[in-house]
Formats: sequence, structure tokens, C-alpha cells
Amino acid sequence: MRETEKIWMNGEFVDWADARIHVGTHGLHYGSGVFEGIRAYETPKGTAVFRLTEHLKRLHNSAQILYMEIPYSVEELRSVCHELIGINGLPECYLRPLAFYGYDELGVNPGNNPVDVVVMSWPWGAYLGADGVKNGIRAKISSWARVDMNTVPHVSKATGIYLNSMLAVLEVTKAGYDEAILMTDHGHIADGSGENIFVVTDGVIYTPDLSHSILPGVTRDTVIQIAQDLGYRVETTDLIRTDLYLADEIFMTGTAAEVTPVRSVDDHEVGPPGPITREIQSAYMDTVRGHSERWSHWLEYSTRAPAGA
Ligand code: PPE
Repeated sequence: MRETEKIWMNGEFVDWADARIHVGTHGLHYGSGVFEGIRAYETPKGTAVFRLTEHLKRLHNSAQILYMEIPYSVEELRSVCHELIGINGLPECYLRPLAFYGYDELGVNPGNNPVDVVVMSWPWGAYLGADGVKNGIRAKISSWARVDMNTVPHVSKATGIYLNSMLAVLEVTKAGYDEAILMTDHGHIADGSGENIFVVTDGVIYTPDLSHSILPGVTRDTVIQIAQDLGYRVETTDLIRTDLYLADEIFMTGTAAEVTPVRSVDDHEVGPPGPITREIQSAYMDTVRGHSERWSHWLEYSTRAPAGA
């Protein structure tokens, strides 16, 4: 991670090196936190954060599901993100808001522990590698099942849940693959360790629905809207392993991964990135970088380029 100048922590901008917590922090012991991943892009009109408000609303929803109260409103956190971008001076960065039970009492019950809130920002390149974005990645289905809906709430982007993703990605990368795909206990495709998944068959785009333990991705929602606007039929449905093996095209979506094609699953060749994947990938990248007006309502500007720039 490339260090930047400041981190916002509980109401103050502190130096990167000073953003510390105590080892008795509740969130460290029990994974009792919620977080977001957001990207800010350099556009011809200045730096714009992609769907910032939706991400911060999801942060609040994630916390609400855990009975956690974040002591800063969506509006306050929005300003913090914009200010942090200005302070760290990066035209393009990844933003990581995180809220967690802090330091007071240990014991699983969070009781009256304070809720600490931080926002970090740093430059983050292609999540699954530049080659993956261009030529597609090799994915493998993990033997770890995605957390069941009544085990922990998958709709909450909670820190503790990510042990599930971590085990899956470690398993498949140790075996030489680029990314893991998780299935539910019932054998339905859920999502990647850090992405949602889309399958194209006979010109129709399919993606698992919320009842398959997926994170309701902001990029997933974006891509569904873009694809529909481009005239494609998009169906949220049940997908099984063999739907991936027989697909015409597969791609994964996420804030970090953006739109990344999948070229094989469990060594079944899907092939190089197909035309629909390419079209959606281009539309997405043009949108986030402010090169397309069609979906420009999703850009929330932090800085404006000087007139005439
Ligand atoms: N599923 C999972 C499990 C997931 O972690 C992400 C985001 C998504 C789907 C896509 O969600 P969205 O970003 O709203 O489109 N993963 C984030 C963090 C990855 C990490 O390694 O940290 C991200 O992409 O920012």
C-alpha cells in the first residue's frame, strides 16, 4: 500500500503514521466492523468519486444490520471523503471508510464500546492485475462455501465476514489461479472473493440474485443498469457450476476489480474477453473517467478542473 499524507480518524485528519489503535480494540478481536471500498477517478472536469453516496449509504446499512451506530452521517462522511482527497492531493485514489467497535471492554457482546470511524485513501491499481483486465483471469471455484444467509448477514459489508473471502482466495491462489469463486452450501454460484460475477450465454446476461449470499455490489448495480440501457436482457437468477463451464463470456465486477473478464473457470476455457464483456467494460471505464455523458449522474466531483482545462 502506498502511504499517503493523512488519514481521517474520529473527526480529525492525522498523519498516516499516527493513525493507531489499541490492541484491546473490540474490532480486532472479533471482526466487529463494517467498511467500504470506493474509487475516485481523474476526469476531464477534475476528480470525481464514483457513486460516493450509495457507498456511504451501504456503510450505514451494513452497520445497522449489526446494531452498530456510526456517529457520523452519510452527509458528514461525504464531506470527509472529498476533503481527504484534497488534502492527500491524489487525482485518483481508492477510499476506505471503516467503522468498528473500539477500545473499552472485551467480551463478544460489544456493549458500550465506542464506534471508531476512519477513512483512508491511497492509490490502488488493477485489483486482479493489468493483464487480467485486458486478457481475462483464471478463476477457480473454492471448496469454501460462501457464508450462509443465516450464518452472518452477507448484505452487510462486515470485516469479520472477509475471513470467508480470505480463505477462498488463499486456497485458489496457492493452487496457481488468479481469483476464487464461492458457491453457497446449496451449490449455487455466489460471488468472487472480492467481486460479483456475471455470465453471458446466448446474448443474455445472468447474475446471482441477493438470495445467494452475495454482497449487493455497487458495481453490480451499475453494470446491470448500463447493460440494460445498452439493450441487453439481464436476469438475476440461480447459477450452478456448469453454467460457468458452458458460458460464452464471464466477467467479474467490483469497485477494486472494476470489470474484469474471466477466461477460464476450473480450467474450462471460456475464452478471451468476449464482445459483450468488452462493451460493458468500456462503457464502465468511460463512465467512471468522465468520458461518457450518458451515466454522468453517478459522478460526485471532489475537485473541479480549472475552466478551460
Ligand atoms: N463481493 C464481494 C465479496 C466484495 O468484497 C466486493 C467488493 C464485491 C462483491 C463488489 O462490490 P462493489 O465494490 O460494491 O461493486 N470488494 C471490495 C474490497 C476488496 C478488498 O480486497 O478489499 C472492493 O472492490 O472495493
